[in-house]
Amino acid sequence: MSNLTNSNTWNALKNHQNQIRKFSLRDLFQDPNRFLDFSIESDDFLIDYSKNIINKQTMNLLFKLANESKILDKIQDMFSAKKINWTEKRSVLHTALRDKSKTQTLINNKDIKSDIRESLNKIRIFSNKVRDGVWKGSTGKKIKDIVNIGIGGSDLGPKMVCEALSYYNDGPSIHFVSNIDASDISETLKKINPEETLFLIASKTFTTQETMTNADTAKSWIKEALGNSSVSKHFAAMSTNIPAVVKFGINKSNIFTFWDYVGGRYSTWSSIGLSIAISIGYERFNQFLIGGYEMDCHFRESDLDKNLPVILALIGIWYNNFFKTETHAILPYDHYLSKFSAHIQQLDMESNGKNIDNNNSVIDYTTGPIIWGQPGTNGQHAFYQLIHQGTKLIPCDFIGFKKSLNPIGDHHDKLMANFFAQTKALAFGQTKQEVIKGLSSKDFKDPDINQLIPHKIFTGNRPTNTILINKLTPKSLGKLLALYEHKVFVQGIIWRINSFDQWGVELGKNLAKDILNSMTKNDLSRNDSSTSGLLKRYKNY
Ligand code: G6Q
Repeated sequence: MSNLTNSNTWNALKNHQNQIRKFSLRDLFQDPNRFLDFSIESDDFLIDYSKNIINKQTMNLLFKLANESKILDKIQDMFSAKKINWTEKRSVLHTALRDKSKTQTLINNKDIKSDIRESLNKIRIFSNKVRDGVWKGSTGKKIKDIVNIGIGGSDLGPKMVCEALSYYNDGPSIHFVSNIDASDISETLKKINPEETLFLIASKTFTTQETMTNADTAKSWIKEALGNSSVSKHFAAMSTNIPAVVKFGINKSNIFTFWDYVGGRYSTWSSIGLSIAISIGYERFNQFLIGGYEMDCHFRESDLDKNLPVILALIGIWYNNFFKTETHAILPYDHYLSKFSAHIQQLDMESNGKNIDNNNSVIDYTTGPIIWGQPGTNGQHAFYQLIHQGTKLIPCDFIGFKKSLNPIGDHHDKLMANFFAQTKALAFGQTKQEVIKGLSSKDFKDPDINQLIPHKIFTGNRPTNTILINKLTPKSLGKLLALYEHKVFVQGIIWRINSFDQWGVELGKNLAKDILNSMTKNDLSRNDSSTSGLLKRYKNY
């Protein structure tokens, strides 16, 4: 048994779960103060976690677990540049990118904040030039379309933010190409004019197969349309690998750098976010950074029982480890956040999908959940059936805004009525008596009622967090994203894993190279029978 599962607190939580699971949320809500006891308002954010299967004892035990994991020390370790990504020997400092304080952040006795300021300044100047039409394509035309070519962390984050803030877009149109499937780039190239297009090649390593293949295709397309010398006016890159970018043919002055201490899935805050700055303008991009910084301050300064990321993390652990739930749904009630769940899916699953702990031992408890989700109202007409009446317990985060960016008629009240109704239905369900009452009032007769009753009962007791934010702005989005980043970090601390590496993506990448090689050499039989059988049929078609 590991130290964690052997600890008194872990066992106390197990015993406590055995008791509290006998209570329903209807029982727990007999306490009129429950909402006030289990909700936190912090500036423009309200998190209501009262519709969870918890009481004060649950939270006290979870805070004890957090304290025993030395959460506060570990938070300090991250912000003070300790190499907490120890398997890659790296500090984890995406927070420095959005740090608006005057405090230095030292790596090897050098303050990295001056490099960060310089990089932000470069982003500001360049994004202004593109937006103002000062930056022109090789034939003298203004840039109308930006194509970000990247994948994983170099795609999902900026794509999510550009879409989430598309209401504020007053610059060129932004497109994202990520898939190595040529259909992705082909469909994008159909929509744009080479003379008015700027490609941003986003790749930390500048070696990623998908990105380099798409970048080569884009370069050929530009050269074919505008001539070989046009590349410098139609390409810029965001990368840590300057020599590789130069070798690709991009001018040094068009390279936006960042650093090893910024992980791919945390890189939206770095120059990888250049597409965001071009889309909404540097000032708003900076507001997004300020939002992230405000959440960092809240995370570092708040007591555990008032700390939004810590509370979300502990509640996640409560279900994951003690109710043995497998998944966690993220359900934004805002059309602009339609890519939010996909980004959090990478953030969480790549960070905490680990089965080896920091002592190099196999873990005997479950770690990161499967994260999934879609915008809520659409989901209601698709997968909510399973959340309400399926056999699996699925904790959900409901994210909504008090004010709509498009206040037309009663759309927003209707949207939010659904938002509030769903968490109420999930928590309290519908009893047999309520079903009978409802059916009788609709003139259903006896045999029909008896058959229908079990189908119309909702057991309730299905847990949700509600995150209610004043308004979707660059700043509130920055806060929301940083909230989830820190939630994932806290969970990783408690699970004693390194949330910042991603060795699990390597094997498939290496095998793909081998297989491509064997396809090129037509030497297909050196694989297992399934793989070579499939390859032969693929090649023979
Ligand atoms: C994220 C991962 C991964 C990475 C992509 C793209 O944390 O490391 O998703 O972002 O593999 O890598 P490059 O930016 O190096 O092309």
